[in-house]
Amino acid sequence: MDDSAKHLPLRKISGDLTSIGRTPFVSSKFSDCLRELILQDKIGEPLVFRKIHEDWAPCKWTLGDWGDIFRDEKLSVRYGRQKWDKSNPQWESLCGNLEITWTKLIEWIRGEYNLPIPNSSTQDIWMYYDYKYLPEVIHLKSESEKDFLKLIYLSENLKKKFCWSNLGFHDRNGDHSTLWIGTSGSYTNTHYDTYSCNLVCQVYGKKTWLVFPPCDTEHLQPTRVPYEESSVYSQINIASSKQIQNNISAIKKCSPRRITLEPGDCLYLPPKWWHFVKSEDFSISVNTWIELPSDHFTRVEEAVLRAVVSSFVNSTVPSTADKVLNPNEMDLTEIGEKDTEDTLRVASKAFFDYEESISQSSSEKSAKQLEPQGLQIKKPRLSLEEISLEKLMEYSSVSVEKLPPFKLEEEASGPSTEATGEPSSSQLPSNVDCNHEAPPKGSPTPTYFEDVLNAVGHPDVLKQIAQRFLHNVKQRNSTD
Ligand SMILES: O=C(O)CCC(=O)C(=O)O
Repeated sequence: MDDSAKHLPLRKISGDLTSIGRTPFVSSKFSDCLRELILQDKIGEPLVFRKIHEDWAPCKWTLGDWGDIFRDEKLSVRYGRQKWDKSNPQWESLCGNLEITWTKLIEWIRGEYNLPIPNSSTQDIWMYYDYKYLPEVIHLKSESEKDFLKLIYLSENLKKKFCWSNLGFHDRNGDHSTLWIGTSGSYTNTHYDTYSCNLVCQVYGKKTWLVFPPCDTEHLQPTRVPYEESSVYSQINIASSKQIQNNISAIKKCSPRRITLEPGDCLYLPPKWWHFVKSEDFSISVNTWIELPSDHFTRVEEAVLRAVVSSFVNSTVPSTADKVLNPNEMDLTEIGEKDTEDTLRVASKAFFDYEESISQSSSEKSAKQLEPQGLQIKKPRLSLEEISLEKLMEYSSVSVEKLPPFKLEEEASGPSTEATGEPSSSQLPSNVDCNHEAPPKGSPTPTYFEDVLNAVGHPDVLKQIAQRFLHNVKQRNSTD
């Protein structure tokens, strides 16, 4: 593909989409139709909207502007090795953690500041301030009590700058968004999110998304260890060319697509698409997950698995929790039986309520159909054809590159020259704190225990267990 074609703005490609423009690219009709297509899960392919957010204020912010937001606050980042050619992915539990101010982070990427950690240049490690709920990290600070109201006003205004209306979600802004700031080479291991679909905006720098359709699930060896609610990881380490070679027959059966996002670009990722995401340079992106009707059932699946995992980790030695849980799930060791019961009750009730609302609305619909013509109230219905799905695909396919599987090797970093494994740390100055809690060492040898968890947590098995669980609850409720 001609490289320049990748960056063609929407108006150059699709007459349909531009002739209705409020801005050169978007109209409310366009965004309303897109919203419907997304909520009805009609798209089924990743879509890229080049430059659709180029007028978004955060896409114009400089690193200095971001610095004004974070000021002297210490950012909790995780850091990993640039070269990682082990058989297991570089799980979060194998990364280090440190706290660093924005200023020092920028100085470090510019080579103007050395971390007090051996082998920690930008060639050796990457840092990722990832998966941060935006309202928790973007807030202005008050220097004096009297500025407080003004600050609340400014912070609220700031969150509105992350409004997703161009993609049809006028009701979503910074309050519903997550922030990802990564240095060159930082990445998120291959996984899919069990709930929702995803809208992503690249705000600064470049990021590559390597995505796989749900039908590739079996080839990608799904695992629920490390356990993280709503994430299914792949056991294949896409960041390693050796691993890709070792699994080449499975990988050859996959249909990956590569998408590189630049500032102002947005990505729509349909539900249950696998993704491996890597910062090409210093990158800032923001995303929002859009809930879908299918999430009601997923919530039940996740509640069932959570119950199994928590009873596992709470009935064995603490080191099992270290091995099995992703670091952000360590509080599962403190969860009691009542919490688990509550989660299961709430998830199943929400599912039954949803099921009932569906059957009510479909019986209302069929009753309406029986009404005499004259009595029918005509609701203006949005035609999904107004923005043709084909046009959307045609436009987006210029930006979504279908990869032959062997090309995956190019995504992987070169073969490792390292033998060191996890990053280590030593004495630190006040603006950089390393977390010395040693991550679990070496190769996490799978145990039978993990095999059981992976059997129960396998997407096909979990689906069946959740269906049976709902059946049992329904039966119990009807006899109560
Ligand atoms: O940007 C990343 O590193 C990962 C993003 C991700 O996993 C997501 O938005 O679901």
